[in-house]
Amino acid sequence: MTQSHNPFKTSVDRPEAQDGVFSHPEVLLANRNSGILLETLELDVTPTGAHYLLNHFDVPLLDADEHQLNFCGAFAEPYRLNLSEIKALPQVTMPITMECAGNGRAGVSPRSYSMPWMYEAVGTSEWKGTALLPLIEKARPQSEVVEISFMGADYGFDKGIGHYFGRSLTLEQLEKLDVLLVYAMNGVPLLPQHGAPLRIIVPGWYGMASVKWLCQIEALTQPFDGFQQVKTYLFKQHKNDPGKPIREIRVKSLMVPPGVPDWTSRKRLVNAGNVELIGRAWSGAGVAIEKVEIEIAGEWHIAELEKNDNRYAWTKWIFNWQAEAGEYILRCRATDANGNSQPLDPPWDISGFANNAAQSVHVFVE
Ligand SMILES: Nc1nc2c(c(=O)[nH]1)N[C@H]1C(S)=C(S)[C@@H](COP(=O)(O)O)O[C@H]1N2
Ligand SMILES: [Mo]
Repeated sequence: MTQSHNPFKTSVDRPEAQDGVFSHPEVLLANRNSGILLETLELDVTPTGAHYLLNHFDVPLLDADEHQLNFCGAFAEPYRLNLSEIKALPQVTMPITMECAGNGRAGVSPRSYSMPWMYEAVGTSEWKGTALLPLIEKARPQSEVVEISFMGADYGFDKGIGHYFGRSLTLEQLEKLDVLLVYAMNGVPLLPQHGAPLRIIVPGWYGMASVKWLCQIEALTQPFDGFQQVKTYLFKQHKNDPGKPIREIRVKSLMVPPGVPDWTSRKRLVNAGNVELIGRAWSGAGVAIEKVEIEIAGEWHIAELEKNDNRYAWTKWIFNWQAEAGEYILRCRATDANGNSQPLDPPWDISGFANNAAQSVHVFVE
């Protein structure tokens, strides 16, 4: 940990120029979507404008006054609801942590074009709406129904296939999951980019299940074969692998990078002495966080966990570090109540999905 020079006062890490241009599709995606600012991990609820964003196609600009939710297909009593009818239903407000299944894919190689997330595709909001299951029961699914599909209003193409963004859940899944039909986020109506005027939130599952701009809920007598259900969001080890569907969020933790950053490398400069390291840890399916460990100079230390009464929201952790001068790679690693721990190396599949490897933060203490 001895220091010879202070890398923050030199430019050795940053060559004057790099050959080659940024990849066009990746730059387009990265500029349309956005990640959380890691410093906001200090807050229980992510500021609305800092919540991550993942939109496949264009944002449909829907008129809330005209909007209708259509319960159709193999229901004995199909019906429609408008927004004021939905707002008159029993209200539920819940902090829920949502994470994109692609979060952490940036290091996967070889890669296909997709959103190059490092750590940022996660956030917690106070979602307000009503429980979805009673509304499906009210429409009375017929006995042959196996799945319910949820269709958004956004249409586009992927791999040559035109489709509306849609996902499905089985009746059994719907009975277990506390799915919410949501119209407000952090006390204000949903913003256009987050699904206005109506979306679902599937707590404890990766974000792709939480369909935005929801228009239609259909009862199906055959499994849903929409693109976003069967052509993607599958863990595949090789191209011809049929794959396993991605569902519950894997245990994960992140820290607020301490000190101040270097603009491009995001390495940190910290003053020696007591440094309060803080962060968040979460797992899927409402499973609690049991332990968070912080690695400093090759040794793991147990962090303190803040009490958390919200089963679908992340847990705060704190560790006081007596930092001595030197260069460090800090890491944090969470373990959940089922005994699942974060791996130290990425559990890569070919798309870099659900990478929950421990975060590394490069810190220089002076
Ligand atoms: N209709 C629709 N719903 C969608 C998506 C989309 O592109 N279209 N993206 C999904 C994905 S992959 C994620 S991670 C979350 C992101 O929600 P947010 O942008 O509100 O954070 O929305 C999901 N719901
Ligand atoms: Mo996502």
